[in-house]
Amino acid sequence: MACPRFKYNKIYALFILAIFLQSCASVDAPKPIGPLPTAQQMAWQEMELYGFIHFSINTFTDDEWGYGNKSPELFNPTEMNVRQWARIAKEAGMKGLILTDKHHDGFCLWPSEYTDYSVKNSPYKNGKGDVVRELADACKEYGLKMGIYLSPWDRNNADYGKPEYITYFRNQLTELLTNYGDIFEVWFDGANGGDGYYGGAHEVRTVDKKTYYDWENTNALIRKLQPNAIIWSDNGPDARWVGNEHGFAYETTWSPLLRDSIYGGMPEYAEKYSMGQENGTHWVPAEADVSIRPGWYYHKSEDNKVKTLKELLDIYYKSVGQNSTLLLNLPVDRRGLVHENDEKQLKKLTAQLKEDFANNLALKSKTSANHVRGNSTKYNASNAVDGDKNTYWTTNDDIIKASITIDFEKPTVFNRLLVQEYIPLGQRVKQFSLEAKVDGKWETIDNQTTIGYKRILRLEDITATKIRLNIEDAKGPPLISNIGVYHAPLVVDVPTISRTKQGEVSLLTPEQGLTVYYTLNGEEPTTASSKYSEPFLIEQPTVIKAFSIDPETQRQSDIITESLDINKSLWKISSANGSTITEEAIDDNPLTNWSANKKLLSDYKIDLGKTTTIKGFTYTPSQDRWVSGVITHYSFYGSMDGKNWTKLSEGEFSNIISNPMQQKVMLPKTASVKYIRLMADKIMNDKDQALIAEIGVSTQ
Ligand code: FUL
Repeated sequence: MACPRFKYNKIYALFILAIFLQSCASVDAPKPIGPLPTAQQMAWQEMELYGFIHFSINTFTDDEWGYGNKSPELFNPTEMNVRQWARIAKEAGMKGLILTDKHHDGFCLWPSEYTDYSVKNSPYKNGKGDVVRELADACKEYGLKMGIYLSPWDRNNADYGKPEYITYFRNQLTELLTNYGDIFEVWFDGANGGDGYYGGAHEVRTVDKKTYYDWENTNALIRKLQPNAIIWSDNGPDARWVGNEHGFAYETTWSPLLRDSIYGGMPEYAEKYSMGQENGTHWVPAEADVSIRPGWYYHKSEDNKVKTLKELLDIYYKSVGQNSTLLLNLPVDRRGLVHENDEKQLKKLTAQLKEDFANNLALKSKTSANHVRGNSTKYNASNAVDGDKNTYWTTNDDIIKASITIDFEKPTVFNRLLVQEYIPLGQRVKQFSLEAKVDGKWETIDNQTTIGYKRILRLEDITATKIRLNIEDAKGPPLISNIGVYHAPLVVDVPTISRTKQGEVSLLTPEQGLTVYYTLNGEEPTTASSKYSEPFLIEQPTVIKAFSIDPETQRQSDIITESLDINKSLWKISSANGSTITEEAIDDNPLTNWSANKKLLSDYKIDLGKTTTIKGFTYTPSQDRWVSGVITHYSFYGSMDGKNWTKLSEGEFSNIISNPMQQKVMLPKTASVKYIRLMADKIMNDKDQALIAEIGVSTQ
């Protein structure tokens, strides 16, 4: 006879076994929702960070966009070392490099069989060089993937605009996709058509961006030659432009895109489509591209303008942290090297990201969820903190609102929350919130929209015992594959340097309690330099260098450099008949705009108040979030009496629509003027109304 106690134990064990079996019983995975990534797109998304290299004849002519007429002999790097580029990229955690094999000027960095406009005719390696080959070899050595940038617009080629050019373009693509091993991404710029050399024709050639390139067949060729390559353009088909060149994705960034409504280079793309769409028809995730300096090509004048650590971090968090990849450009200089200053800043970024994500406070923590799909262990909350990207927490098909709680079991300080959706089954989350249990009470910390592949929230320091991630709305049951919680150290921001029209300079820091030190003689400031206390007057050209420091922790910011020219206190702006014009264009504040039509712009004057010897001028387009009214082609005039004008310069502001930064144009020769006028020969999208944030002069 069995002992009653034994019998009881046996029933209990069976009961446990039954529960266990039930929880392991195969519960079907959720059905996919919407468009899905291909295996290639998944692999690409997981690269997260990779580099761009802009290097060409432009490097040697100080241009952003070459016209296509410069001699190939100008391409002559003196200390060329492609392995240096690859080493720097590798050390920065980049997974690949994309090189501008041919930019808009048409010069080819490889000895293309189809043109003479290439390294073949450069002194570099006596015409025997092939930069694409060198990069392919260096990438192999450093375990990096290689991508190609081949500009569809070619300002050198005589056939550009005709069907023959498409054959030429495809021949070049075939060379690049056949001779250099595996290519991970093919990058097609949306900037297309305009004026150029075109084999000596010197004319404007516009193309129908929708039909001219016959992308369907070009893409088919790429698929045939490199089936694993991601094809990138405004409308993919595989990955898309993020709509700006700041390296910023959006708080709401969908990977699905209404792909068939878009064509490469369409004017309304950025504002209307670049965030992706909840009801997007195809999986075309965002890639954020940005240069580590203001320009894409190397300019010596920008050696002090390499982005600060704070700016680079902002870029990382707004790209990788907002459901995008990050393509970070390193311009190669005339030596053929990535400049020391760029390497230094990149190293800082790498070290800082390592620190920011050093310790995941959520890893293997105690988790619970208010719903688990089929009550199955296969889908329970702990999957979100197990460090395995292939497991996820999810709910039953009819449960969209659900919460997952992470219990730190003791008060824990954090300021970063990283969340990932399991995107192989589609991007789902439309809205989520974060709560934290602080001093025994739940508090809402943040409300946000999309998650996607990766979302990282930057928060104030919070001390909590638990946090709760609430999925408030989704396209179906949410699938959360990863949650990370971190405590990132504070990074001290640089001061902002601003000047009023009267010439008063302020050095302000966004955070309270920081001290600012500066120099006005071009020397690097230290804590022994002048300490900023109140605005001071600067009337003459001056280089200001400044940094902030936290007196408690002694943590310092980067050094910021600003070159100020003469101040504008005497300046006046009026129309030809003398009626006054509001001063936004000459108030030394780039955040205010003067809106003027072409007619007014051909008939106004800026009175400098006294005769001034100028060497150049500056134009700052509108700094508003969505660019408009940008002058793309200009004429610049000077006058002594405000009546008789001399044209001092004319030309294009290259790439200003995509990268609307201040333009500085040096005049062919110095001029003495009392009046100046910047005229708009062409405004973006052929509009009549221009927006001018600032007009200035260079006297140095
Ligand atoms: C733009 C180009 O026009 C720029 O020159 C640069 O290459 C950038 C990455 O793309 O559209």
